[in-house]
Amino acid sequence: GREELAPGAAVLRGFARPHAEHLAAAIAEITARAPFRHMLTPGGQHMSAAMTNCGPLGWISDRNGYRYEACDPLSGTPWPPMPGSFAHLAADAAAAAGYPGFLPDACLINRYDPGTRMSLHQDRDERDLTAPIVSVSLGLPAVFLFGGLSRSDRSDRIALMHGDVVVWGGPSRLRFHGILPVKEGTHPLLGRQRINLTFRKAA
Ligand code: MD3
Ligand code: FE
Repeated sequence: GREELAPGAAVLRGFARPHAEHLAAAIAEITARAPFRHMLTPGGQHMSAAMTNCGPLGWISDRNGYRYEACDPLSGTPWPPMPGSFAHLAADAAAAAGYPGFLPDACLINRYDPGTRMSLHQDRDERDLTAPIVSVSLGLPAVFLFGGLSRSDRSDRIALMHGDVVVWGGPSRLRFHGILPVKEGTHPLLGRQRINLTFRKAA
């Protein structure tokens, strides 16, 4: 069902479950061409989650900052195309949450091994902040931190499970958020990892 987390944010429990095997196979094809890597932050630290992208634009971080690029810096060639099924799933989820006409041009793929995390941050590298962000959780469960518009606001904790889809838009679009360290475990489809697909309209 659909659960309102906050104004503009909705969780669709299990929405991607029927597609999980297809998504896992497509992710394996994408990462064969654009492997997961631990990007460098502008401060010189490696990120805890490993990342790659598919679609016309990919999010990257390096010594020069955070931005979207059309090419994978590891290969110098365009990111693998976004499968039509990915864009379709993201658009269906956005529509179900009240955002019709969502057309993502970027899909960031995050891989969390047990013990890895994502610290509290805002997503503000996209040009059009009126478009929502759609995230698909696969594999090991995680605890999502959902804060406010200031870093120091208290955070809610939300469990995200295999197949859950969350749509973040409107007044929730610029909220601080993060992922607590992923607990050790083995998922029947994905093994010792959590994978998150994050669909955005970047340009
Ligand atoms: C809430 N990823 O890649 S997705 C990220 O599970 C990121 O990998 C997390 O935060 C993950 O930037 C969380 C959920 C998410 C994405 C964007 C948001 C939640 C958001 C933007 C605003 C508010
Ligand atoms: Fe984020």
